[in-house]
Amino acid sequence: MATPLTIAEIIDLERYPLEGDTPARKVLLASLKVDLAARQFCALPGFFRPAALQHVVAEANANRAMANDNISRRNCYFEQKTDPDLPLDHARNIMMQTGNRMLGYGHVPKPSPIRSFYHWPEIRRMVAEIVGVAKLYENQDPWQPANILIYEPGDLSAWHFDSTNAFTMTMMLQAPDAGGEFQMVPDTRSDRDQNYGYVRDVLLGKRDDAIVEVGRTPGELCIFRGCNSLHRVAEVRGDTRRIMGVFVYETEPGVIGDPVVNATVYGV
Ligand SMILES: O=C(O)CCC(=O)C(=O)O
Ligand SMILES: [Fe+2]
Repeated sequence: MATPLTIAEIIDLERYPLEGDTPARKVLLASLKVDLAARQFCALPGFFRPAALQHVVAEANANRAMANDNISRRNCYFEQKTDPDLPLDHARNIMMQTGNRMLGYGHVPKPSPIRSFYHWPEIRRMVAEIVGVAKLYENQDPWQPANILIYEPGDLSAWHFDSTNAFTMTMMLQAPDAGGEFQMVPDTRSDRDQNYGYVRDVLLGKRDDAIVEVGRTPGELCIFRGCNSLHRVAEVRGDTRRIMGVFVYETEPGVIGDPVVNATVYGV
């Protein structure tokens, strides 16, 4: 087996000085925290080094056959049924085609830069500070901690709100030739107000002026609050797969997923 890449070979620690409590780290995290609060996302371009990206992309391509094809027609709340009591153009009745391919943590090779990155304690410490929680824990599920999302030509992720997590962390591993933009409409709704009228207008393409584009270069780490901000991945075009890492941390220890949900999401 080849020697695993070290953390310093995976992450650009010169650009992102995450170890210890240096003034440079404090300045970096403070600015990311401000970005997240102001825009609902923050981005760390060039976080993964090219050698690590190459490894991970090769792993993803080699394991493509094990990925679960997630293809459905749904609304932005992940519901697949319309509601006849609501108007036809109500946000809950706007159904969209969506589809990509999902590799779960159990399909990530050992070793892999994906595993080394996910388990490095400094990442959890960094993310906890940026999102403003005291401590974050690894997810203990066999499938959920780190996922690889593969978008082939024609694939997309339609507008949606993330349902459960207070924040989502992604890493662009390979960008497509064209399309595949990650787009977000910050603060589309709030905890108190579903804001259905505005959500409908975004879904119908009437509020493209409010769209912000996020995290598009290979190696770019992105932390975003997707619960109240509609986001989507535009259709991928060209021959190059869009390959994305999605990482899940928890605010309490010992979290594992529901096997029934895992069966649907990962096909396991
Ligand atoms: O593929 C992406 O860039 C983001 C996918 C997404 O919306 C999510 O992980 O919540
Ligand atoms: Fe999402």
